[in-house]
Amino acid sequence: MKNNILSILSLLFIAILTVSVGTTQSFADDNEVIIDGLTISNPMIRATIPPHLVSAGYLKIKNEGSENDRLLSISSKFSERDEIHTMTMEDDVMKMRPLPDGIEIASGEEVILEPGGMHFMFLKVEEELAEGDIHPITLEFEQRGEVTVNFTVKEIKRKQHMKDKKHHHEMDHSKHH
Ligand SMILES: [Cu+2]
Repeated sequence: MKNNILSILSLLFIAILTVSVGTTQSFADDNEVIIDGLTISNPMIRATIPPHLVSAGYLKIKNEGSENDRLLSISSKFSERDEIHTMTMEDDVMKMRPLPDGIEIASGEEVILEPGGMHFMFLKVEEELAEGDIHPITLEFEQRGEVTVNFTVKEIKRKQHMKDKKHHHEMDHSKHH
């Protein structure tokens, strides 16, 4: 009889564990978000330097799920327009342009958004983004839907070659100031 109670208790325990593990979204460390095998880590945005009203965002996305996914768009509350950009070298000039189809994150792949590469672009930022602030940004994925991630504001240095070489925007961001 005692054994029966014990086994019932342990079954119950396993059931509780299964339920808690079975939830789709879990928060591991600080701002890391894991959703259905997709890990979003190190989300950060660049502190604004007044009077500049643009900022950029970076993160890592690792897809350990069985299906490919695609990051379609992003949405913040602190800026008027949010875009996903890529950066390429053309004739010794760094050019960035929006990625209208977003970024594919194939199963088994890791995508890194970092200074000098792909990044989020926040245009017409409406408030100062100060180091240490945390801002939620909603990412929209084709398969996983909307995922809100907390981004930490950091003083992020620009890549040296971006300072040296003319930093040309295919779209003129200055007119949004
Ligand atoms: Cu950009």
